[in-house]
Amino acid sequence: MLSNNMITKLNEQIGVEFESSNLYLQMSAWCAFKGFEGAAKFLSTHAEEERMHMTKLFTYLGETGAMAVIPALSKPQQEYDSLAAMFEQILKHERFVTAKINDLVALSYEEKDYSTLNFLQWYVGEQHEEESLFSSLVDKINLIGHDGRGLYLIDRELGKQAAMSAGAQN
Ligand code: OFO
Repeated sequence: MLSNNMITKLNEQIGVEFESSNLYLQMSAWCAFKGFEGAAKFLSTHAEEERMHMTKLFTYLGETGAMAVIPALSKPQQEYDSLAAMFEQILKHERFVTAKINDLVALSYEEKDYSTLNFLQWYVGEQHEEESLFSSLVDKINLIGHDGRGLYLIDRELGKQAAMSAGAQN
């Protein structure tokens, strides 16, 4: 059985994951509008993954006899100065999400809630992967992606990555 405090914090995390999903979906619309079709596909696929992160929390709360409550969600940013600035923002956002997951892990230790501690291990691993992925994408964009040809190559690479993750999910 979860403490009321843990239920509140897990419900807040549902909001964080939902907002991540909406943020990346909105970013995919900006990319498509600007002609970055590969980045658009990559980000819409990633938005689906974030929705799955939300659903896992939603299901876990139900399994423990608590009720999942979807909080009010903020409106995602719609305009970006460049593809590079957008990916910098994603990396910053993922670091924020990691901090939220770390807070939940700390709370589960504090409360000796070993079921939630075990459940959260998946998110710890996922955040490590996501930070590493977005950090390497920011590096690549900074290396080759600021002019027309560089941006074309980055967009193509993102399209390939989206196709690979779609294949892995099927
Ligand atoms: Fe991007 O991992 Fe969930 O939020």
